[in-house]
Amino acid sequence: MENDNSKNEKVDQLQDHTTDNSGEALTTNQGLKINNNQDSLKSGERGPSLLEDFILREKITHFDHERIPERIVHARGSGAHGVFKLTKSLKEFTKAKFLTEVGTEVPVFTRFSTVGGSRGSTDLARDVRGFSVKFYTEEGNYDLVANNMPVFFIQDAMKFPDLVHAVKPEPDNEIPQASSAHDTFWDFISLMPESMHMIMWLMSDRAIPRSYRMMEGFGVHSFKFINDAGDVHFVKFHFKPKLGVHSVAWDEATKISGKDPDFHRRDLWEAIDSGAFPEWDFGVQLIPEADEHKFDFDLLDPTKLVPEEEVPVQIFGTLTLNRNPDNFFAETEQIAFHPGHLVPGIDFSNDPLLQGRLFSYTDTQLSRLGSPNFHEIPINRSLNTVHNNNRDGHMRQQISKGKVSYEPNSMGGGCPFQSMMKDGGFVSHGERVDGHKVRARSQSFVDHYSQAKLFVNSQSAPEKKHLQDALIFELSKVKIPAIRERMVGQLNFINQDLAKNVAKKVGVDVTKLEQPNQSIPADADPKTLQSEEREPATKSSDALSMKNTAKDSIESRVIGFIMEDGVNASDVNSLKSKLEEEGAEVQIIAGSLSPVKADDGSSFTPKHSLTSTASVCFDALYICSGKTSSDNLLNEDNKPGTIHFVNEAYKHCKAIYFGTDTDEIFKASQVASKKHKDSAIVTAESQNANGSFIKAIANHRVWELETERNNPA
Ligand code: HDE
Repeated sequence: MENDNSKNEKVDQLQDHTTDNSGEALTTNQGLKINNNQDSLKSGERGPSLLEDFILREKITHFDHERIPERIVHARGSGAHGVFKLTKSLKEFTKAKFLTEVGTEVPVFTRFSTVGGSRGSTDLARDVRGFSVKFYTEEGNYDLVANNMPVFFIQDAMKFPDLVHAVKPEPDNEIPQASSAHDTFWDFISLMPESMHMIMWLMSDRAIPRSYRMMEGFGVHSFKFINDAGDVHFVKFHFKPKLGVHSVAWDEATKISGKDPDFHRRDLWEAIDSGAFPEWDFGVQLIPEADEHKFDFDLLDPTKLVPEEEVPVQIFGTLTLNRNPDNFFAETEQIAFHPGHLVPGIDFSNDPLLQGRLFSYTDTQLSRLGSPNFHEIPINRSLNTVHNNNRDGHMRQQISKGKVSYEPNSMGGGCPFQSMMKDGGFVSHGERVDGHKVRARSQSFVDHYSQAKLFVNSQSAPEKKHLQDALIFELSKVKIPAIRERMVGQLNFINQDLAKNVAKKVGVDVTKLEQPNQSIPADADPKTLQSEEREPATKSSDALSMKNTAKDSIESRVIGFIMEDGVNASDVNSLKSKLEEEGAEVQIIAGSLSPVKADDGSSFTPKHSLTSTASVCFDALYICSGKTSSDNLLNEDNKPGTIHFVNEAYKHCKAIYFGTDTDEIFKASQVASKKHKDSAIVTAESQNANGSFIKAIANHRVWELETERNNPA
């Protein structure tokens, strides 16, 4: 959807590189008009093709080279343009211009991704999600290359290739795709106690988001803010989605992967296209430099978060995505992020994982995008013009005038010249660094379980159950018993109930867990072992549970209206407009794609048939009022589809509204077998009495009902 708000300086800059073929003749890459795009040049109609056919050669050659290497991690992603708006000045803490004057707006491009799968893999893999934002600021590009989880698997960049090799498909047979449920991943993890906190996040429902629009974003590392006076604060970045943080059930995720593997990509595209622009509050946790050592963990350790109870998040702006790209490859695929793309006022910390990233991101673009000139690709260009003495290289586009490509020079009048700090020249934080050259890890990093405990302690009962089920699922796919055993041993340091329950299901002898310390793997890296058990200073944190997320809106939720001929038009129209007023999207599902004839002579056009979609693609269902419609939905042809739809929605804890005269469907489904009152099952009476359907949808999946719904009396 084109709208004025989605226009900005970056979009204008891109327009110079955007072509529109409407009304234009076909040409070669040299601009020559082509009069036959059907046949190659031949020696006679039935004779051999001629090598001189430069038009065919150019077309085939270009096609042969259409692909570039996919990203080694985060290969599958989706992006969108948008804007960041500053609502609170951070001038006291940073001199970054875009963070100092309230009202400042900066164009952004954001790319979301899964990590392990290749470009064509499913969106619904159990995985971390990337959340990268490029801010095109007046002082140059600033990239925040973030994830939807606030911690990471490893503490030092040295281990990154090992981690990625372990999680990627196994090298002999390239199985499995986009899944961590295999031996090499758990072999590595079970030997890396430092990964335990992240593993708790990865096994939680955060790893199967409902939508990119319903995920948090975290900068993970501590960065630094520096103000005009040179004062330093450690900073942790947070994006908090206005729609709340929501996930799907694992069973839904596996089914969506078959029904619509582009579920997240489509969801983002369609939301933006329809004007339901996703929004996040952008916030920071700030820690004065002098307080660096006041915590029970090291701020430089990326396997630790700063509990919000200890340092609250201050919201200072809004990120809004309001424009889909024009071309996936040119924009989403060719965008190149880098945690080292900084502006004055923001700097790195000595986090050894971050330090390694600073090398990797330019290096990887050289092989992925093929040239040191990747900054000239339109999506990567800064809004400032680039002036330096870097020259030449593959695909150079800038035409640098004159004889001078060195500095100092007198022939070019000394230009381009160095900026003074007061004119925006970047100056690194002049931190004093003085140490022996060592290949070692700080003892302050050797605490691998206490924040894993904090995470588990903070989860609601259904979240804990999902985490446990995820571990059982994943470890059940591990063929080597010793790996499962070692992994259960690790879990025992975090939570003994969790370890026991998993052990029982994955064939590990529970009695081995009675002496927890015996589970320390003899062959683990000694540098990463922890000799004493510790408890986290903050025992439990509300911010870590999705139970406490925003549940007051049904904006952009997709509600399936199931109907057939004879449906009650007035009920359908009135509920549809109520839901749409609240920002939800209604999609009609019927026995076939033919228009549905309503009781008053009007008709509804289905978007889906019962067999072309599935309940896993919807947030809630309305079984539309009308006896004839209900009978038609239960005829021989439609009944299996109708009942399957309702039963699956029920199993996945969604809100279901049974309209007037739909008792037969109610009775034929599993809903009828429920023992107790179910707050997410709505009938004509309860809906009319208190509008309970909308409330139930806003609650997202009602996980508290899961045990009862899945084990009816
Ligand atoms: Fe990345 N990471 N990473 N990473 N990462 C890449 O860069 C790397 C890490 C993250 O949408 C690569 O352009 C190393 C943490 C995102 O284009 C590569 C280490 C976090 C994206 C790379 C890390 C991330 C990447 C692959 C440990 C969360 C997708 C393609 C030292 C804060 C960016 C590319 C996009 C991509 C290296 C750890 C987030 C290979 C060496 C921690 C969101 O350079």
